Amino acid sequence: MPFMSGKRAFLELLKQEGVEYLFGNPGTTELPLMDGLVEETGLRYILGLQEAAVVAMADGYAQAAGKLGVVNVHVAPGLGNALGMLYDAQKAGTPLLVTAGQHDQAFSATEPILWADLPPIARPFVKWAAEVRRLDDLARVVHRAAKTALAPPTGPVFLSLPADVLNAEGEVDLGAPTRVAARVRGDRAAVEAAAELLARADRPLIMAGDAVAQGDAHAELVSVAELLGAPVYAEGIANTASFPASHPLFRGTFVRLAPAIRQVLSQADVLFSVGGDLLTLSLPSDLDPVPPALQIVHLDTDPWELGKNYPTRIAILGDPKATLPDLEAALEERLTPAARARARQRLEATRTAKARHVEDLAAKARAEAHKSPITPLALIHAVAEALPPEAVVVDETISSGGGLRTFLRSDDPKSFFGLRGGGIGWGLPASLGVKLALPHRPVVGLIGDGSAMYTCQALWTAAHYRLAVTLVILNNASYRILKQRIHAMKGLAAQADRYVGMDLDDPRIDYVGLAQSLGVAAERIEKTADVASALTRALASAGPSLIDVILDRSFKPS
Ligand SMILES: Cc1ncc(C[n+]2csc(CCOP(=O)(O)OP(=O)(O)O)c2C)c(N)n1
Ligand SMILES: [Mg+2]
Repeated sequence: MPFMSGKRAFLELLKQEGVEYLFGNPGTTELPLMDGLVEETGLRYILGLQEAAVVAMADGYAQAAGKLGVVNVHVAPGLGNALGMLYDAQKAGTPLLVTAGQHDQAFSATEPILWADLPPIARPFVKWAAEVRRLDDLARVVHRAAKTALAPPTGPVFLSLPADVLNAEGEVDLGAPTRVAARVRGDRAAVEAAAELLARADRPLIMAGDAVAQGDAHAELVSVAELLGAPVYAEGIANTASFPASHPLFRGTFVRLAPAIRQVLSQADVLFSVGGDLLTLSLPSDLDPVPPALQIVHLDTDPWELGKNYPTRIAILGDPKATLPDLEAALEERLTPAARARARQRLEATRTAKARHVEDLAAKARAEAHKSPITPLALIHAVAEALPPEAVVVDETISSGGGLRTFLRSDDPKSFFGLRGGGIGWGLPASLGVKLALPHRPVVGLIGDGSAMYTCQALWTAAHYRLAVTLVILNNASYRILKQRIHAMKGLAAQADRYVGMDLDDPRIDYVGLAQSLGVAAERIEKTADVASALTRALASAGPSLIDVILDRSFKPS
């Protein structure tokens, strides 16, 4: 067994686990680790200037790479700053190892500055949280943490690393990583029963969830959808390209409000959710989003999600890529010639309806393109038109993203990442992580102005590491979504036309100046006609660029 320090062992263990980047913000308890990094060539430390930004960078990296993301933060206050973005990582199922430096265990009893019992702070947001007590346990615990984060359903884990464990020296058995093979085939009888139900459905509808993109199962789902002629919707809070957006059966994302969902689901007799979320809403409603007659078939990697809120006729635990071919084969056996003919009719009808919808919305966007200030729809259309097909979009558009999934060619599973958890401030730093994971693809973050301010420190990280990301700020000088929603409440705000705490206009934030002060090239645009050229310039740049788009601030329904 090699003789080494805990800090060296920790770095060796990360490398064994295939880790390339250690995202972090250091303090005194991390100094043993930072000391160890001086001679480390296999791991790159990526410094972020606030823990929320650091966690979201690692989250974007882990989602886009499909690998373990590792973050190190500083004791209780550092972990506290990290929690909002850790919540987002949990909701997205991101395989993340968050570690925090902890005081020497012999010292902790005195309650030194910055000390707190760390695992209980992280526990609600992770699959597993623990403190490493002895150097002898380090390898076992780190390997267990990595295995747990990456085992389906994937998700974050937390380890507290006391300074004495990192400073200790001894003979260390580094062990080896374990990977839980993820391609679990769903129960054969349940798959047959699902095929039976779907083959007889008159109006099947598919919800494609993140598990499809994460498990690289586009082709398998396309085959099943085409066989059924079923329109495919992405989840209400879709954070991946779970179905190729240009496909004629793709009808966009579910709206996140119960009446709108009910309207879509009322068109169906059987809903087939493939790893799809049933159904996270943002507001309560007296109306149940699921019509009582709807039959649900649900295939998911996470047993917790199966039947969580709605009775599910057939619930299958399994990996989409491994299970959908079995379903396809079972459907092939059961679909009668008449059923196949009806499926083809449905496909053609959906193709026509979709083409009309895209053309109508594009016509509306083009008609708005001459308006000043720029309207959200005109901007989204212009961005989608200007982006090359290999572009990856990170979406934190909040109230201004209408049309995004209609116009964007997000056709491969890594072409789109969105905010799943709802804790804003994720998109700007996540764009950096996505770029680190996919260095050869253009990465464009579309970020609300309010959202950008939670983690604008990440601009410095982009400049420092010369990350060629393009950040488009959707600048309406407001928390527009909150204004829309409070106005819809028809209460005092709507009557008085006063919106307390929702305007960011006194003073207006100078995003160009902010970016430049942190080392990022930036320009402001005020005309839709300038979107394409600004994007072309930004995408050609060897470093990061920010485009501050002055947007129409209006929020009342017209
Ligand atoms: C961490 C966090 N704090 C506050 C909120 C509440 N919130 C939701 S949307 C929003 C405003 C977003 O503003 P912006 O990014 O400018 O988008 P816009 O609404 O203008 O489209 C706020 C404050 C939240 N979701 N997460
Ligand atoms: Mg805004």
